Amino acid sequence: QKNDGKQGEGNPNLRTIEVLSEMQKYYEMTKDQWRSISYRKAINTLKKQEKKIVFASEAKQLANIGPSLAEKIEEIVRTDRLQKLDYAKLDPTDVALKLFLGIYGVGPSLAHQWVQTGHKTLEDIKTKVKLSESQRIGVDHYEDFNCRIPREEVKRHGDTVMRIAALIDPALELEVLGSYRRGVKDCGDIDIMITKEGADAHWLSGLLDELVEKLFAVGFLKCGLTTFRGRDDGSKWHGASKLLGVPQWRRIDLLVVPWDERGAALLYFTGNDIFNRSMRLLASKKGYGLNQRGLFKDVIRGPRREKLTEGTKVEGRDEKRIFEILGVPYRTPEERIC
Ligand code: DCP
Ligand code: MG
Ligand code: MN
Repeated sequence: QKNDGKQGEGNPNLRTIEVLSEMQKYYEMTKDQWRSISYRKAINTLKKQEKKIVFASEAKQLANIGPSLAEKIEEIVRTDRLQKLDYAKLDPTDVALKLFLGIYGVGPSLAHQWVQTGHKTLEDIKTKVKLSESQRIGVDHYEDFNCRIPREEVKRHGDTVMRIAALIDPALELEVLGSYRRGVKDCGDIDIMITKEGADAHWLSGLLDELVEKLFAVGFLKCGLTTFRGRDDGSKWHGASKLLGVPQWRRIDLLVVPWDERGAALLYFTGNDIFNRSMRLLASKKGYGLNQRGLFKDVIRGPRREKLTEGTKVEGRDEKRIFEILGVPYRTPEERIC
């Protein structure tokens, strides 16, 4: 986690941060993104404090800490723990919820529904529930998809895709993005961007199908997976890949990007998600719109800040230029953690 303040032994709020981090992980696990984000922000604020925050009244004065988090901070200092966390750990329906949320292709509403129905184990799900093809694979490869992938293995998956892509066109450029580009030591999945200098969307159409077919043919790809989230315009592919000699199937995402959108795609798919959110918010405050295709100006927004028009593209090709235009100092991928 990036932060500018003191950490480790020297931080006077170490214990508070520890407990809040556990709570944050819990919310991340139960896919409660808003709570997870507010905890992350509060933790970052605490990491920057030079003195120990003891009372809710003090905590409330700090950035990103609201009244309820402030109360929790005081409770931790007073009792050395957070009662809410103890409850969460003991709640058996939550254990099942977490379990089900770990299945690829299962979102919060379906997981809740299964818990309500009384399902408790993966065996219940396997035998008593009608699953989509992707969810079935998600259950069968539950362990595989839920363990982190060592960095050097991620690189080998990237190299394999690279080798096969070069057979189609040696000028194709591949880059492993996501958490790998941020330099983390293990990744949740493998995110690969494919582009080519000068290539437009039309030129690239059909490429993904051809690449996927070849990667299946050599036994590297094991299955395709569908997400219900987001529209699919044929530029993205989700599935699983496997290296010889490694037992696990790994989650892999391939995306084909026109050259003109390379910079915006780099920015988007490097993440992390919270960093992206803050960049988009910043862009919208400055009258721009930012997405994985580019930075746009003259975006017309409705009363709830929803986009009514896409606007005119001001930059898409150059990642650094997007920072420049937005007037924020460039951040290396390693620094893009909120
Ligand atoms: N992304 C985003 N918002 C989302 C999902 C993804 O902005 N809701 C972007 C930022 C992510 C990138 O796409 O960094 C890749 O998505 P992943 O889900 O693969 O996340 P990471 O690669 O960052 O982490 P992990 O190691 O868990 O794969
Ligand atoms: Mg990833
Ligand atoms: Mn991914």
